[in-house]
Amino acid sequence: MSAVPPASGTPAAPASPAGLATPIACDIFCAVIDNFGDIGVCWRLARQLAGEHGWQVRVFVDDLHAFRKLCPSLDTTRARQTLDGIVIEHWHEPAHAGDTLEVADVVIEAFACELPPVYIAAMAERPRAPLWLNLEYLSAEDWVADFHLRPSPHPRYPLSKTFFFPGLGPGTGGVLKEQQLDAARAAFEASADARAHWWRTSTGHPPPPADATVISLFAYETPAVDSLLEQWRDSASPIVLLVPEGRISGALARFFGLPSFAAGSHATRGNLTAHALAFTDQPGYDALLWASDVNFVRGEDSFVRAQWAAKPFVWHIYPQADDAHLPKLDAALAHYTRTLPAAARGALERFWHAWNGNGQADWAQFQRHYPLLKQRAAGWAAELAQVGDLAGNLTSFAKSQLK
Ligand code: TRH
Repeated sequence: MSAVPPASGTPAAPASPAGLATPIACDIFCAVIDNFGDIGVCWRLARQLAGEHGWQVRVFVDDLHAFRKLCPSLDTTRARQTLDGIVIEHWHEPAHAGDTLEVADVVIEAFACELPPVYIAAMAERPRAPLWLNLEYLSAEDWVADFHLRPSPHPRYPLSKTFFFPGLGPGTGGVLKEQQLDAARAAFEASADARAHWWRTSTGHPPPPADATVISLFAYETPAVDSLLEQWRDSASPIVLLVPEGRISGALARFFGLPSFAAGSHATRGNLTAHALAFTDQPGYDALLWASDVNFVRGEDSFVRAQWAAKPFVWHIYPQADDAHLPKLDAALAHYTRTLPAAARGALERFWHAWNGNGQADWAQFQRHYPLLKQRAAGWAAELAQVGDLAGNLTSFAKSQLK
């Protein structure tokens, strides 16, 4: 019997455990530590599991205010609501597990947050134990492939938790990539009208002249920004800077001598023009990356999106105690620069290190190697796609376990 693929636009046929007619139910638990990456990753995963794989998804999240920044239609006053077919529960950890205790087929504990004890007890009592996954933070380090999909038995219950490691190399869980992402990017890049519309609605201005370099800047506070702003001001060709309102905005305000650099602000000094943008939903953030020539990104999810945008980018890694983040930065650089000639590779490494607190960011060097960096960005996106999309890798693993 041959399988007939669904017609384009038809929702995916619901996946079901053990071949039953009901879709796979999945609960994702997300405790927001700080910033937007925890919920950013969970929400993106939830939307893919529901929209592309037909799973029935609930997201338990403890901070609806952080969530609302990247999902403006969320109502922060509601204990339970449904968006894009996904049930969202305002999670009051550690005891709360929704008004009625229902254990899903697949339980995803994001970034080692602790599941409510009552929920774990119910998991153990379920006639068929759920698949329990601990979705880890992304790291490009080699050890990740060895630990991906390793089980860890529970000390008290007859349950086992499996570690699911995102990564940039073979043998890892990969990173999230929606099925329609490349097509959406290609359509944006091919349409002058779409880009002009984006510029008008996001900045209030028409697209910049062709000789301008457009840079998006999403970053934590860093002393490296002051000298970089001066270099951009003194650049031989125009620089247009797009800055989502956030932690770096204070540095922009200081540089331009303004009281703040809130969304809707514009300023010019020398050859540098900057626009402060409102924080958008996640698809809107992708468009910002596509509209730019160079993307400064941070944390985890925007770092991944910059790779799919296939433009040269600079990563501000989430800083950890004892500089534990630095080997992770170098591991990502090793993947990303692998095929670059030594001079371009050195320039990129020095720039990333400087942006992360070690050395002086040299824009002229970065710009000199731009054509090679751009070529490599496209090559790397193709290489990374070989690892497979994380949601697809996760659903394949789940299906193999729920048989
Ligand atoms: O906000 P972050 O710094 O999150 C970080 C990291 O995830 C880090 O690994 C984690 O340990 C820490 O939080 C607690 O950066 P990140 O991961 O890029 O998340 C930002 C999210 O916000 C991402 O999903 C993109 C989204 N976004 C929008 O939706 N709209 C916007 O306008 C912008 C600027 C971002």
